[in-house]
Amino acid sequence: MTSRTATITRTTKETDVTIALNIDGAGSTSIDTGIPFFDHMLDAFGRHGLFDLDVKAKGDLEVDAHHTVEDVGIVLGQAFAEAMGAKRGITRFASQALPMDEALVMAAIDISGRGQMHFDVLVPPAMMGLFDSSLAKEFFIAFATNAGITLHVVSFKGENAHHLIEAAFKATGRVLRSALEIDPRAADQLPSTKGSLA
Ligand SMILES: [Mn+2]
Repeated sequence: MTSRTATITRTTKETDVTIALNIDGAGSTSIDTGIPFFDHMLDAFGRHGLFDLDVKAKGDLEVDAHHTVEDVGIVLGQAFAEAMGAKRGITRFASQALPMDEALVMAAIDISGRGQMHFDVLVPPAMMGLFDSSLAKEFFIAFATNAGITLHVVSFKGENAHHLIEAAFKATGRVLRSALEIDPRAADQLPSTKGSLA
């Protein structure tokens, strides 16, 4: 198998983001976005996805965290799209219900080639340091759209914003890992009846 890696840099007037990704990694992460709670979430995502993930972002945090969170989502999505490559032999579908204390969040994924995010996590308004809880949805929309995946993240229950958001990131890491796993029974096939996942 060719290596499933990508390094992407994106610079705008609002942010400067560089992400290096290895899908077939060991969960080794190095994250610095200037937003400690967001670093914590990306670290959890990488570790539970077993991705090697290096994220460096410098954004206009003097405005607020919005541009930085959204732009990291864009670049992380682009990195996955590039690193997935031809998608031959992948498992394609996965789902995971993930508890974190009182919170229970489900993620379901299709490596479809069509970028769609359905984020139905009922997160109460809260600030986790610089991170406004409403930014979680913005991140996931940017990520799924740019990765070209269909991703549903739904909360069954939960009250604490930190728990709900962390469960969403962990569940997403796990489903991405499972859906991108090479299925030995699939040989080198594309798991699609129409012969395309683009
Ligand atoms: Mn935590």
